[in-house]
Amino acid sequence: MPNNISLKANIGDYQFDNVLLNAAGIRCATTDELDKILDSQAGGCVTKSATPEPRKGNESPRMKATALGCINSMGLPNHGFDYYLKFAEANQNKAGKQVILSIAGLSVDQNLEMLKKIQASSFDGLTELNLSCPNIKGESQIAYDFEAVREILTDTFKFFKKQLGIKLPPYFDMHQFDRIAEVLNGFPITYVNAINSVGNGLIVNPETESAVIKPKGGFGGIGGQYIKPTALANVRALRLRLRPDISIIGTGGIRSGQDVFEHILCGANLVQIGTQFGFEGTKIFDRISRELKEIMDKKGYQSVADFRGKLKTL
Ligand code: RRO
Repeated sequence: MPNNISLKANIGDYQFDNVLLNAAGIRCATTDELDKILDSQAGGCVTKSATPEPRKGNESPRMKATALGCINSMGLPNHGFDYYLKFAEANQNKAGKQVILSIAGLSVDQNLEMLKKIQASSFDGLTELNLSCPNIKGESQIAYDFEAVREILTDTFKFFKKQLGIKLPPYFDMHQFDRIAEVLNGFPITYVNAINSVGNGLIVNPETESAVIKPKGGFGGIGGQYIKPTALANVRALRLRLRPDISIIGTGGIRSGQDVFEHILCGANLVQIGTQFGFEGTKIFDRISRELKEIMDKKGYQSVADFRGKLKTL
């Protein structure tokens, strides 16, 4: 493998030795799984989105893999906020690796409650506020309601002085890109993460004539190869609209070094791997690092900054 090539990156003041991370939700719900990611080639880990109290999540089967990706309706199963905060405090900023602490309250008050605890804690890393979980029965994805995003960020920044990122759902219309960027540009956020799974898809098994997961009549978030073009479009559209000091984490459809290369061309500072990390485990970070370095070597790039955001249009 070419060794004059660096995959280092940063988000705000935080240094990552490698641009690759897991995506929240995938193999990151226990300290055992999180330790394995920190011990791998990955530049750090993201914790499973937490709620104030532990949750069992939705009924099974609640995730199904297909040839092109997967569908899930996990329903936020997690060990509770205190469990992840403790891990994040104990493991922050170790040897070029960051822990990103993801939270997803079921209400504005729950999000503010967890953000207040983070503010009061010794954790000084990046917090990711997930405003895009598609799988809570009866609840909408907050980030499709632009005024609700404005309100929650207004309340948050009255007291929150640490570094905050926002996990966004995919947007599909140019006006949506304009609106969310206009809201986010009004706040001192550090980064956005685009995209969460494509919400409320439906995968059908024609043999059994059935949906393939049980919750919500089979509707669930779609990840994997299905969503790469949507993810790239969101990274690119946000990069063209957000303040330059707001970094972007690109997530969606990554299973090779080439996919990472495309995300970075569209403007990603870091990338996260969800579905395919679920399939392959931590060795994926070695394989994809190698593939990315080979592409960079062929093209004469020595760092990701050499091509980040430099997508050409026709
Ligand atoms: O737990 C989930 O069902 C889940 C969450 Br919180 C999320 O943000 N995205 C997703 O696809 N599943």
